This record gives sequence, structure tokens and C-alpha cells, in this order.
Amino acid sequence: MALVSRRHVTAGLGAAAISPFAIRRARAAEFTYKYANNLAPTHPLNKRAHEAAQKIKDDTKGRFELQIFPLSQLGSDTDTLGQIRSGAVDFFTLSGLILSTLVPAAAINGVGFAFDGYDTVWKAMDGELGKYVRDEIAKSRQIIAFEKIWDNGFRQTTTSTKPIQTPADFDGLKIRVPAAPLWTSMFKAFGAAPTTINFNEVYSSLQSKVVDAQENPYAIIDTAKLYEVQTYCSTTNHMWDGFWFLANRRNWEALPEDIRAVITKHINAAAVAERADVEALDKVLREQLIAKGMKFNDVKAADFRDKLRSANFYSEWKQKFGDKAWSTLEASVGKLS
Ligand code: X2X
Repeated sequence: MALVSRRHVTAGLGAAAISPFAIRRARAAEFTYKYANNLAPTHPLNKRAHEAAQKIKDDTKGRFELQIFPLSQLGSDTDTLGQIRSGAVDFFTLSGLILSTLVPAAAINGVGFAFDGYDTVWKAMDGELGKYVRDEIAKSRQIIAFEKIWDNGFRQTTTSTKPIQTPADFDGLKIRVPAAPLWTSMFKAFGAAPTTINFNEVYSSLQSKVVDAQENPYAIIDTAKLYEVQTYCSTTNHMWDGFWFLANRRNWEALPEDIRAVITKHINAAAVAERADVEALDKVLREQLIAKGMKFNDVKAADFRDKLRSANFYSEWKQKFGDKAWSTLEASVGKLS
């Protein structure tokens, strides 16, 4: 458990238990906190989190240890959202769209084709829009979000059956979407048949053909090896998605202030470094995925956006999000509906 310090555990063993193992434990961190995420260890998010964990350990002189659990080792995103709320998990990086089942406003960045590129994304998410969402997250009272959102990326559509060239190619497509109402709504508006599946089951669902398609950024298609079970990649760029670095509020506030300051500094810096990594990968992964056998095609984004418009996707979600959220989004990205 996060709040039981290892010192206490060791003390309980008594003098008779002193062994090389016990001595090692005695020197272990005063605070050991768990950080869960759904990505592969090779994804930049995990690489940068590991670096941050080391720096935090150094700067706290070993008092704080961040234990990282990649690959949904502690449970699916849906399960882990429950655990971060209760405090069974201390930190969790989660898509704002999935978080929206608890904090509706957190899905706002997922509105179809809202962002035309990374400049607009970071201006919005490091500016008013991000602040609005973080304030809404804080209102949950159970969790808080660190200031810098981590990059997931611009999402592309992959299939095992045929390329998506026009919106009509989505008709009836059995596509996996993450567990979030905005995702289901958007792919229904495209005319597809979306199925909600947590990320830890995506590879096997594609492999066993429970679904024929999924959508994710290049960095995930590569590090989760989705190219092994998908053939076509259509660069629909339909959504920008990011991971909020969440903390359980009670466990966070139980830490001494100086330790919190060190963690905050290194986690936010790691987010900024990870953004650059993902953007750099976007430039090289297309060629690498082609070399691994994927077939790429580009689409006319305007046609897909029109399809969402004519299905009333924008008017429906404007109403759901409310005027405050919608106008904060439009202040960053321009008029949407
Ligand atoms: O579940 C997904 O597709 C992923 C990994 O992109 C998210 O966490 C939203």
C-alpha cells in the first residue's frame, strides 16, 4: 500500500530478521508510489517516465520511489480509473476522453478535427482549455491532474480489410474504440459499427477478428505491434488525444511538500520531452510501418468532417459540453459548429 512506508514494514520484521535482504529493505524509499499506464515500455511515455522516476529518486535522496506499471499491468483503463479514485493506485496517465466518464469536460479535446496541428494543440492544452479541464478534474475531489498533458497523438485508422478512402468506407465497419461516449458517438456518426474495448485487449481482439479496425497514433501502432494484426493505415487524423497525468488527491497530499515539488518538476518536464519524442516519431514511423508491411493512404479530411456535420455530431456535442467548454475550445481552434 502506498502510504505504508517501507521503514515500518522492516521494523516489523524484528532484529532476528536482519539479513542482506532486510538491510536492503531498510535503505529503501520512505514513500513508494504506484504509477499505472496502458502503454508498452518502449513507448516514449514510459521511457520519459522512467527517466523522471530516476531523477525524482536522486533529487529526493532516495526518499521517494515511483514504481511504474506499464501495459495495464494493474488492470484495464476502466479498472484503473476506479483505483486512482480510491487511492489503490497513486498515479495514472489516462486519455481525457476515457476520464470523461467521471469528468465530462475532459473529453473536449477529442472533438473531431478540432486541431489542425501541434502548435494549436499545445497553445490550447497549456493555455485556457487545459486549465479549464484541470479545474474540472480537481472538482472531482478524488483526483488532480498535473499541469502538462502528455501526448498520445493524432489518431489514424487501421483495418485488416480495406483502406478507408472516403467516409463511405466506414459504413458498417467493425471498429474498436476506447471506452468513452465521444468515441462511440463519433464513429457512429461516420457510419461505422464501433465496439468499446479497453486497450489491453485491442491486439487480441484484432487478431481474433472480433473487430476489423481500430484507430491510434503512429507511436502506438508501432510500440503495441498493431501492424502485426492490421494491414491498412489511413491517415484520417480525426482526433488529437492526450494523457492527463493524474494523482489520487489524498495520497498526493500525504506527501511532504518538498517531495511534491520535486515530483511536479520532473513529471511536467518529462511530459514536454515526451511530446517532442512522439512528434519526431510521427515523422519517421510511416516509413518504418510501411517496411513492416502496412499499406498507407491519405484522405481528404474535409469530407470526413462534413460527414460528422451532417450527422449533427457537432451540434450534439456542443450541447453536451455546454457553452463554457465549447467557447473555450473555439477560442483556441476557431469556429466548429
Ligand atoms: O486506448 C487507446 O486506444 C489509447 C491507448 O490510445 C488510449 O489510451 C486512449
